[in-house]
Amino acid sequence: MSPERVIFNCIVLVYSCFIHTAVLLASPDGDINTDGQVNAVDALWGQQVLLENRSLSPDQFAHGDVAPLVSGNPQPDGVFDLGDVLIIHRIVLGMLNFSLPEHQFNIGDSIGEGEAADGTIGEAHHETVWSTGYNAGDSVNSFNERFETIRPVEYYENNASRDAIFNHAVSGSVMADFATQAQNIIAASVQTPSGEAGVVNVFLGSNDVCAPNMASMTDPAAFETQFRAGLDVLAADTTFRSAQINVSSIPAIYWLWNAKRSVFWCRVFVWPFVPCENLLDNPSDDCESSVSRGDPDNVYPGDGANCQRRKEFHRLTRDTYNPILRDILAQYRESGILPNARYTDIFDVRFESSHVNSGDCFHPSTDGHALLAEKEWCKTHWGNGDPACAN
Ligand SMILES: [Ca+2]
Ligand SMILES: [Ca+2]
Ligand SMILES: [Ca+2]
Repeated sequence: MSPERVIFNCIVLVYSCFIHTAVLLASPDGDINTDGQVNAVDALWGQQVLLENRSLSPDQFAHGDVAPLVSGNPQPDGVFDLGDVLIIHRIVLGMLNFSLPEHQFNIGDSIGEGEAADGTIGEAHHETVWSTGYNAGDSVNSFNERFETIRPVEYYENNASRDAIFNHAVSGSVMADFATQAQNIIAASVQTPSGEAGVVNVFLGSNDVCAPNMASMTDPAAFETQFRAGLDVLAADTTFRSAQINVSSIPAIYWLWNAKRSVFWCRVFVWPFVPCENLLDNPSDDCESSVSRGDPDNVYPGDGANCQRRKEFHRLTRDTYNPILRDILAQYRESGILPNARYTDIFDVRFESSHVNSGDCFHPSTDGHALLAEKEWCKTHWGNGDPACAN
């Protein structure tokens, strides 16, 4: 066989595997007959399954097994029963939406801008961002690229020329900026082919917990009011009130410090200028032990003042700020104001050294965005049928 023929066969083989994988990516969306829509036919099929007048193929089953819902997300349980049919009815009525989107917007801060992802201090890298990123040549399999892979025809992907429509993150943003970014997204949506809402990613709060000192973190009551204000902007819009809103938790920023704490350049030359003093100040490690340092959820008897302060920073994010995001969002979802608003908890994501860029020693590197994209994806209803998320 000629070398060209070998290469051709390899390409065919990879391509067929790719198609096969795409088929396996069926996410639980209620589209039992897999025609791309969830309508009365799917509801009817569901009834027929219950009456044992119809059996489903594995792919059809994967689309139909939408119940139970946990925190607003389908948690397929391998059983198709009345619960699944009831959820499908609510999808048909337009009350719920688990479909793959037509497009995707980004609300955020410097992480949403991909700041310093390549190690250049202060430089934005929208092409790298975990959600709306579009650099096909990097290690980040962004949400944008995943949606495009699964639905190359229907999905209006982000790219260099469309990025101003879709990515509205602004470096330095705090929760108080949520409402403005939400307004900007609604205004930009008219530039999309469908004019629909699609997905709205919200990844804010890191700059509310990062502060000169513990006392000047955003007041939790104000944080809640500002979060509600942003949600209210979306809810007031007839199109965006049904958007699939993916609100990320604040990440465990502690691990960014931990990953670079012993790098001289970071400690001495960079961190004094990073506005997160309540985490980074006095970078010497005075935890009782390496075990203690690796366990920010617990204070050890021998932990020094800096170690205790960092663990308090971690605790407040975990126990005060993230529960506000989770619980307020649940109120909006369960009362039907924003029925497709869902919370993605990424606080368990642990950043290691390769996930933090070596320029400002603080923002996620390209590999850090790859990690965020994977962890976020696997926790959403789009990703939970993805075999790559099984491990
Ligand atoms: Ca259908
Ligand atoms: Ca089920
Ligand atoms: Ca990429």
